Amino acid sequence: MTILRVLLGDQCSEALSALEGIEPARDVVLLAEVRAECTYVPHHKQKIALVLSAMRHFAAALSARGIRVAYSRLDDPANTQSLAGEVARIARLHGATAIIGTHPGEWRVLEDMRGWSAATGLPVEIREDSRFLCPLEKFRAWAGEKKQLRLEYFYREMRRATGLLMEAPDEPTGGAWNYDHDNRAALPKDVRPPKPKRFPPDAITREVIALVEREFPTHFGTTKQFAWPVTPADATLALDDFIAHRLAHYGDYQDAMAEGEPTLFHALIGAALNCGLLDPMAACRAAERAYRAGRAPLNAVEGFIRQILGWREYVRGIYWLKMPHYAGTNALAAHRKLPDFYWSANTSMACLRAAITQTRDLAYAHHIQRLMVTGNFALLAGLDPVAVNEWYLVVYADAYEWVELPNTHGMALHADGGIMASKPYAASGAYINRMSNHCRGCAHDVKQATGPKACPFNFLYWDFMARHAERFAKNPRMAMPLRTLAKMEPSKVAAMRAEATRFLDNIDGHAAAARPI
Ligand code: DLZ
Repeated sequence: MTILRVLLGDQCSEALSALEGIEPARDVVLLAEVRAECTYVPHHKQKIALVLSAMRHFAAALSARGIRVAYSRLDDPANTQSLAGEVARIARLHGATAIIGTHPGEWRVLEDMRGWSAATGLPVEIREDSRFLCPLEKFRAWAGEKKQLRLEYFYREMRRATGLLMEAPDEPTGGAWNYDHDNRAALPKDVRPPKPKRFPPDAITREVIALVEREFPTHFGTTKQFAWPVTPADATLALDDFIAHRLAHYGDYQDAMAEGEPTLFHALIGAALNCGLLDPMAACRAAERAYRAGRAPLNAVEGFIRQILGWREYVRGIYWLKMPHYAGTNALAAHRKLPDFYWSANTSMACLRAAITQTRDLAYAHHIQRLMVTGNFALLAGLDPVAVNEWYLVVYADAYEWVELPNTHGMALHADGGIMASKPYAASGAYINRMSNHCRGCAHDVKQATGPKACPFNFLYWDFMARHAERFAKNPRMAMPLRTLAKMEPSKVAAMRAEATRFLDNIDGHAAAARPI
């Protein structure tokens, strides 16, 4: 009797439920590099390299523990190049009598796994993914019949359940649950964020990068600056480096953006967390220890823990609660095609150029760049959610659908009609100017809303408000901008809306004179 234990590329974790009860003399672990997972969307080259390298390192670590590993390499001629194909082939090869896997991160893959039993004639057990801190059933029970699923209340439940940053059962450390209002400073001119620790490619990663360049030459992004941790040990070093050198200021400058500063005080651990190299609870506990030892202030530590314990678990809960219907909603009837500059970065708007250039080079941009620059533009311009969701899934090293879709579809685009956010995160150029120094060197003038030099975020913002005024008329959180709109001279509104139409009609040509990257 041989049990085939199937691990996916984002399941490179020693504590994975599919490995529980493994008997090395009896069982076989399958890790399969397959073309289908590299191309169902054309992932950024660094993302593929990260996942395949993590898989190869993890397979070696399992083998070193005496576990039998069946490893399908992408360039093996026998490889069927699909997960289902490799499961069937390897199950046959080893005479498996049963299959065990862990719940995947995407609806698409869960559907695939549900077909494995019929395809192989073997019983298939799909276990809960216990690496997450809130089991899906628990989230479902919390959501119950609630009309609005607000993060804040979920987060408080999670704080109570885990005891993180708690002094007593209903007493949050510092007396407040949330220090978000202390997390909104722009980066002062004289503050230089320390560079994050880099993990230059070792021999395995170099081999994988060469494979990716050979097999997926047309995929977005470059691999030149690949510096991701690809083992649990290096992922822990990345976390330690963040806690020692950046956590203390993470809270203050969490929402800041600055030209030439792609990472600021951010942790850059999302990619490692999401492919299983880092344990979320260990990351939270390490940050809490730093606070208790006086090495980081509460606004930083609470903000960091809220992202992992609160937000990350909450978006996963929403994804599995609402899929598959969720991905098909389009509440704001947005149908415009994704502009070319999302791939080329060839745009005259400095904030967008910075965010997309670093996305190409690093497979990374931080949450405010994603939400308030590329996301905000997509919202205001009415870009098609399917295309925008795919873009985010492709371009970020940390992106898997369970986390990417609610963040993009719900939070940034409001395409879910308000399940995730009680108002759309729409902002004009003034927000970007307040939170960054991009506007200073921009070809557009952030103070202007019409005319050849006007900042597109300004006229697109008011065009968006006017377009959706009726829909948001009863939303108290939209009352202020809608009142301002109502008080504006109708001729001014008409001029901004005409500017928006002109700009959107020529969106792929707007940057003809822009500096190419
Ligand atoms: C993202 C990814 C890539 C690029 N390649 C593989 C692969 O070759 N084999 C594999 O098992 N998983 C890969 N993955 C991760 C899967 O796409 C991921 O498990 C699903 O999207 C579910 O989260």
